[in-house]
Amino acid sequence: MSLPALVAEEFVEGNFLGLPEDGESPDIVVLQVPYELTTSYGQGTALGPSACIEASGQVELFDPILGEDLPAGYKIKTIEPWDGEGGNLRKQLDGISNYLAPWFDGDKFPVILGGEHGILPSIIHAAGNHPLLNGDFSKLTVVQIDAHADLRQELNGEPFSHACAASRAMDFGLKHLYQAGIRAFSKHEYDRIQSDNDITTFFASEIQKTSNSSWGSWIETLSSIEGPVHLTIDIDGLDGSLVPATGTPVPGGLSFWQIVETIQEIFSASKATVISMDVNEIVPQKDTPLTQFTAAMIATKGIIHHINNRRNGNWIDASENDNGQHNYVFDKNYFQKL
Ligand SMILES: [Mn+2]
Repeated sequence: MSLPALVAEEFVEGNFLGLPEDGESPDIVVLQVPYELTTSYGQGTALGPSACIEASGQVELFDPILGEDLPAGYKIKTIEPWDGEGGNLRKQLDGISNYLAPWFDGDKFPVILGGEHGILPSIIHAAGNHPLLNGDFSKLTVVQIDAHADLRQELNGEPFSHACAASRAMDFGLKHLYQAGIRAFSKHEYDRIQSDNDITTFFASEIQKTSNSSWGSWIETLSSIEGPVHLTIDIDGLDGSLVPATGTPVPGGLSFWQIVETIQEIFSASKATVISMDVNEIVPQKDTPLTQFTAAMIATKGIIHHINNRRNGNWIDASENDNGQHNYVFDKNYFQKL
């Protein structure tokens, strides 16, 4: 273990938070998926992850929750970005899964920076590799922050559009999907939310209203979640004023502190284990780094709470606990065969 006071002084360009790393058995891995194929009318999500990493250099390393500077005795490693290879969309989705899957080994915490939200099915497929799932997706809960429900069956004929990210995630047979901040959706999506017992949605209109807000109910719901959880944060779930450069900014979204509180609640849910998180739809803002800096701060909050959980024993090192039960055979060509 290196001395925190020593490492904090050395800034390494290209690493998340500028932290140096020794490369050996990291606790947290920051992965970059510069993927952009189906974004509606924004451009630049492919440049989002690197912009977020650059902006993270301005994030404070100190947070009172840990009481000392990051990495607070833990190892955070920034991984080379996904190479973007693949002749078509489905090969790319497989490529992303293959890039991510080795890090879902049970003792590392993957923090994935995107890239458009269309990467979510690839993340879920990769999460199947986690020993707590061992290929059983019915154990996995997904918590989604988003402006859009992402529950379309297809957009412009493409079922893997970013507008279908949650639908394609549900196709894996998830335990449950919890959504918050939703304020842009079609009638089809609204009807599905009303009728599908596996989906619970907290609309922004209900969360954000000034009287009888459902915010407390959202927080209560998070604290009751059990089992492995993937947290997916589409930054357009935040109010558009905080993330104006994202592909499809929408007014009326969550405040920064509501995202922080959401992260805090899901990580401290006593029966849940957050196995991974992603922050997606990051687009570099040119005049001010606000959008990418907001994304970097959110990813950092997740890392802080993950470290806090390791310290408090609220983290299962599944790589040691599975006793050889990890027999799931990860399919490297999954999406190509669909
Ligand atoms: Mn989304």
